[in-house]
Amino acid sequence: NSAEPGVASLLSQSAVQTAAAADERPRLLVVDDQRANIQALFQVFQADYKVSMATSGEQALALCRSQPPDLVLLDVVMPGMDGFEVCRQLKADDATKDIPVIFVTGHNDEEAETRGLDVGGADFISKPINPRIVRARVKTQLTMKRQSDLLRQWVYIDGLTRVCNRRCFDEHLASEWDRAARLGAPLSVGLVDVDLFKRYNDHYGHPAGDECLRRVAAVMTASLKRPTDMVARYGGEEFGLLLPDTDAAGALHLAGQIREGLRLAQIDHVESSVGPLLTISVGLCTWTPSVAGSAEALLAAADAQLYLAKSRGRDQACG
Ligand code: GH3
Ligand code: MG
Ligand code: MG
Ligand code: MG
Repeated sequence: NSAEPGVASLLSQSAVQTAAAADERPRLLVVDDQRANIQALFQVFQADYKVSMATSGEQALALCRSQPPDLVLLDVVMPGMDGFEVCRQLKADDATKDIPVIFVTGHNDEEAETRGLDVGGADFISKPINPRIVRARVKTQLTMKRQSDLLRQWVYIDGLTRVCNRRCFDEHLASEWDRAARLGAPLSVGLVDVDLFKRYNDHYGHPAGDECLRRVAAVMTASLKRPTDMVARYGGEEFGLLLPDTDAAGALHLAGQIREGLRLAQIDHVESSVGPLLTISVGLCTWTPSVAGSAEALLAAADAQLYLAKSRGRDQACG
């Protein structure tokens, strides 16, 4: 599947990769008040999974929040908080709601099974467990989880350049705006537009144009310094930069680095009126968020600076 490396590189680029641990086996949390039951499941899974255990609902919730597992095998009847309540609370919390829960219980009646699915359980297995069946069901749930995680990632990735897309940029901009407002920190945004790109397509052809956009995206990505900096394809031949905790001088510096990186990449553009190489124009704006402003207005101000850069002859950053 050619989709996966792209997702992987985006994950590491934006530093959200959490699977960096040396032990890459899927992590299971087994929850049961009876040690013998835990032991039975441990035997089934210890070879292929990293198994941790909890002997109460309260302990299970705490573990799911501190070290989220890939899947929970959850007993129903326990003293204190029962399995249904544990599952309900897991599903009510954004941080844990996507962890699949499989109930493992001796109460294999219709009522219990329906209730388990109602509170968000993914599957229901009865005790005494059959090792082959429980293994197969866990595997199925983990495959489905992996697929939905991948799909979720792809919703935020631009298919051509593999950088973040506009949806991703807009959502991050909104949250960074709120964060910067809370902290009284400066927030910079940039809009980067390829100069005379219509002529590039007309001369080199649309597939070459696509490849060119990939190279521009790669140069921009390579120029970012901080894990919180972000580049996104905002649309067409236009890219967005989101630079938290960055003042105007820092943003201008980064724009210079990107333009220098592009110059070193030496992408021919013989039809450009600026010179023989591909160039970009950059509009920058830095604000310290306040109630008077908005993320949209900040972006509009950067767009006005981009327009200025174009009108002053392109191949420059204004801000
Ligand atoms: P300016 O310097 O004023 O920005 O001129 P420009 O030619 O870059 O601007 P214009 O908006 O007229 O043209 C943008 C071009 O970008 C036109 C469009 O076909 C091309 N483009 C947009 N998206 C893609 C894409 O995904 N692939 C390719 N190859 N071209 C694209
Ligand atoms: Mg029990
Ligand atoms: Mg444009
Ligand atoms: Mg352009």
